[in-house]
Amino acid sequence: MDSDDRAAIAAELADGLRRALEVGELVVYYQPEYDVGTGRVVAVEALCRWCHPQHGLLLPVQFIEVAEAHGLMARISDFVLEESGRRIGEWHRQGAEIGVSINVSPSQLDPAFAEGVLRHVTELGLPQGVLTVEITESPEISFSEPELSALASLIDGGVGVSLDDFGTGHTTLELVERLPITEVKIDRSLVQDDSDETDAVVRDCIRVAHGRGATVVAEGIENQEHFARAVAWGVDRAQGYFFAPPLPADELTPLLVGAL
Ligand code: G
Ligand code: MN
Repeated sequence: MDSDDRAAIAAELADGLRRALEVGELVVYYQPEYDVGTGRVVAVEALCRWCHPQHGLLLPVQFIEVAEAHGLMARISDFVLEESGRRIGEWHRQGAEIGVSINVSPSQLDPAFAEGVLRHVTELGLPQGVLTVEITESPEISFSEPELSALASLIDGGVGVSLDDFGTGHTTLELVERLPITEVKIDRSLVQDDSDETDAVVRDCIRVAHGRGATVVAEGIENQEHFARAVAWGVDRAQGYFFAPPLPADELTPLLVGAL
């Protein structure tokens, strides 16, 4: 395939995505996060899926790059925030007072974005502390003034900031030390690695995160061994296929409401 072919496929995908946003082909799945101490679901991560009429259920890795390149990220984020915000309101009314996390790309981070998120939170009537924004650890994260002030104003406005996929980049511990954050998510590649080096990296990370008062979540827990490692590290929350995959809202409701 040459670069013209690739560009044509990307353009077609972008058109499809615009249509998907209009006709409601984008859906939100929810993956629970469990409190390690109580075993209860304390939050869900909202994960976007595209129910494509020909290709079936597409994951974000299959369309986010195209969405970024064609300026569609803001609309996708707004959709996920509104949809998951409404859903979390319903779960709260049913007695499940859980939090919700949405994923945000570092390229979206600026004060206008933070203002938009805070406005949505107010419009949706979400109580303080319910929404968390997950920012993927990436070389794109700088310590520029607009980024730092966007994160700080989210936190000031009662929105949590989570450093997602900790351990996949280079500047990792510095990010945990310096970014305004309320949570760190240990990447699945570390959770699933039993080496001494990884053990040391994660223990440092957790010491610094807890020292700053941040919650630590281990993601990608697929079996008992991963879970035992996370518990030995002293993480606060656990998430992964061992407990539950990302699920459509209707399938998640019994897990939330039943667990109370
Ligand atoms: O980057 P982030 O950590 O937000 O990625 C979330 C993605 O990881 C979701 O699309 C979800 O399907 C996937 N995922 C969730 N739990 C697990 C798991 O236990 N193992 C693996 N390999 N992937 C997972
Ligand atoms: Mn995430």
